[in-house]
Amino acid sequence: MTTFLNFLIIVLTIIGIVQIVRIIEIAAKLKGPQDKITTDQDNRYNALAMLIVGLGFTAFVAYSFKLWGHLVLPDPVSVHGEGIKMLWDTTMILILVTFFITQTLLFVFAYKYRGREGNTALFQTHNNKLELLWTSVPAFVLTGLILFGLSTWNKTMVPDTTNAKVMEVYAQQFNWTARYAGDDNQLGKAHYTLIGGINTLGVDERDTLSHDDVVVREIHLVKDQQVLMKFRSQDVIHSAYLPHFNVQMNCVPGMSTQFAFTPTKTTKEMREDPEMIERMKFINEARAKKGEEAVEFDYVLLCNKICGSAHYNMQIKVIVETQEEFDVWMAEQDTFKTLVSAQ
Ligand SMILES: [Cu+2]
Repeated sequence: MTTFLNFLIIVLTIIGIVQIVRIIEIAAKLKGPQDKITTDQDNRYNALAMLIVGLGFTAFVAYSFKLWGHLVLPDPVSVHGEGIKMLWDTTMILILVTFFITQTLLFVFAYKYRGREGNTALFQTHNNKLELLWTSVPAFVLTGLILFGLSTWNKTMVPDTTNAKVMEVYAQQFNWTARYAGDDNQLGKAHYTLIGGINTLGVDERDTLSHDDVVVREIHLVKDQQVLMKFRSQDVIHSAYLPHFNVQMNCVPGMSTQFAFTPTKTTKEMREDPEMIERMKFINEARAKKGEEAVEFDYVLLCNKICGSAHYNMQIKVIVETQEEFDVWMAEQDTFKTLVSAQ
């Protein structure tokens, strides 16, 4: 009902504005032809209005960083993420410095050189020095940025994975399942036609490599240990997104995709981080207002591709811990072979 009333108010306001404009037009016609020459005073009012709106907008952009800056993702906690952050920071600093200088000049100049009685514009057909300057400076800066971007991309997407621990993340509407490669660090073959009973990932039990695989509903990663995540999807395209590590990879039915990265902070260290404590305080205050209980920080893997009705809730908890803690947890899990034979 409220939505309908809001809609009605908007429609009536628009009709009202259109009618007022029409009355003004008709009134102008009745008055007959007017003297349409713009005076210096008109120009001053318009230039001043443009200066106020333009500089006001520029100032608001600066203020919005203070207002909403704390809502952006925290610094990445992965080795490649630090490279991405450096690229992001460099790009943003360049963009913002250029933005604030050019916007301020634009509106100040528009005011300063407003139309005045008797003033004429400078007629300049060509200036080699200027042309050279405003072509070469952006070209130089952009080439630098592109080379920096390409090198960051290569380091991120084609890393050395010789010592990486292999695991699989399997997507389906609307949950995630993880599979560890076990002691041999090799995942057994899998195919969707083999899905059935407890074998929700379609792992091929005839492949001996699959015997020590471990299928779990929680992702555990070891700090400073590179992990090679292989992704599959059962139904539609999903996208595995690990925001804190700057990781995202599509999970596509019928093919396997992968991403290798190294986490650099455990969940415990993250919970003790002063900046994270501050962020969680903000989140928990918002939750308290809605009558929801407080939560602790946890890493998470989310689906970042709108994949259906419960997409919003498609997530799996990620825990980063020490090698010893990981070993204790892994020892408690059943291997695929144990699970299948117990069936
Ligand atoms: Cu999804």
